[in-house]
Amino acid sequence: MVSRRNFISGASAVTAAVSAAAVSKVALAALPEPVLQTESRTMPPLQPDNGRPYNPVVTLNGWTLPWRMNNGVKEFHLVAEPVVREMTPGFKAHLWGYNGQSPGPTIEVVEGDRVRIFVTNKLPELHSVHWHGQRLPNGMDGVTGLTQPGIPPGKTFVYEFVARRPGTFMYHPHADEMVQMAMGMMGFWVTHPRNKHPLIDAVDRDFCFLLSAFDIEPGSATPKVMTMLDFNLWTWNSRIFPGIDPLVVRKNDKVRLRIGNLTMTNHPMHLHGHEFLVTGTDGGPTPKSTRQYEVTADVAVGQMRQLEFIADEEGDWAFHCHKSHHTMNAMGHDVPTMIGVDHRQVVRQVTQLVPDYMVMGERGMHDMTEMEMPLPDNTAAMMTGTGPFGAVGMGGMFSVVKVRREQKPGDYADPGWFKHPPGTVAYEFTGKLPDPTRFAAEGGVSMAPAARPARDIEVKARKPLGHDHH
Ligand SMILES: [Cu+2]
Repeated sequence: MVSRRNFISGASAVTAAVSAAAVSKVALAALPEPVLQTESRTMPPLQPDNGRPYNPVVTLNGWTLPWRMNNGVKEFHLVAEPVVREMTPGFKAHLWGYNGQSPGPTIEVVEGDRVRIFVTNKLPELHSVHWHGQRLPNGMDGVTGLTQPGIPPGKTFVYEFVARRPGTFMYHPHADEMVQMAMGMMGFWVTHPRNKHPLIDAVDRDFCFLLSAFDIEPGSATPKVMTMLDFNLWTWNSRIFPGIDPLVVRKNDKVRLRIGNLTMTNHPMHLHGHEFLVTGTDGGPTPKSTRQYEVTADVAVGQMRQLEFIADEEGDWAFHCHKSHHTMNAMGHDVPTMIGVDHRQVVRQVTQLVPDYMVMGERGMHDMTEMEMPLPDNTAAMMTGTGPFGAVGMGGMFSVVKVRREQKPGDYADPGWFKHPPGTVAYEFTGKLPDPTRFAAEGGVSMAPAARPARDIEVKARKPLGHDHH
């Protein structure tokens, strides 16, 4: 297993060998101090204290990178390096990221800003940063081998361009991408409009996060980097539920959600209780004529989507990827479907041989949320999180949009669980249950060819809980 210490000592050994004479004193003096952040909480929006004004975004379980103004140019310093990311309490992953975290900090600029980004490579291999979705000079596009040489370990490269288009963008490596993105290297980029824009509305809350996936075996901490499709941790900003903070809003706020997908599959993002419009992509704001109300928006690989809605229904509203295995955390892959199977006899026999033997899922899998199965150290529970009514039974790409009347403007503090008005919660029916009435045609005349007896064609559904490669 590769530890953080190994990574860092490896990287700095290379650094020492190549960097001593490589960066001139003048250049060093010109380099902005890198700002690091290792907190996994959602940081409050970074209000700009210089440059053109804008309404900052909130990066879910993340932060915005401060800049310095240098003769009218916004200067940022990104440091590509090994990081430790707490994915959820009790589970830390050894990833690669920027400035202390995976994903890296969000970069926020204003349309028309001239931007200079220093990228220092503290990884043990070549690196480069691609500014996904930006109009820029070709040589600033960050594709190793094509538009620039890779940044060697220990070296710092400078990217400079004007943020020409307002919108929702991201940055990620274009060097050994499969490995570097599998290790968590990515970050968000928002270019705010310079003036009032006909297609970009002002909003009260503006959240952003990236979808990323990892393959980390239960009990270990470092992602497998050769995985192509078989990922087992589905994250927002390298966090998994219940480690993902709620999105807290005030009732009647206009809310924007900006989402980018750097996993290797699509994610249908589903919001409960409200309808939203897709107001933008990484191609820019969408024309108004193309907008339609949705409750699920698919975010395909390498895409970004901007969703907007009025949060006018109070409550704790689930917001999640609609692929059901993406709201689960790592588990063994070869668990067969056991629904309807009575194990009692088998278990009695097996436990005489294997005392710790545990049967999973004969009444569905919800029991897994409460069972006290011994997990290896540093492993997230498969489905977890507890709400006011018990186990939520979710992991992975799941969080809660908390809409509250009392929430103050600009306050992102978690208000706790929603207090439902009396008589507004689903309740148990305690009257007499009538016998079911069969639909009259069942088993009778149908348009299908004469059916053989049902028992001959009955099949058992066996849903693969892991993944297959078809
Ligand atoms: Cu998904």
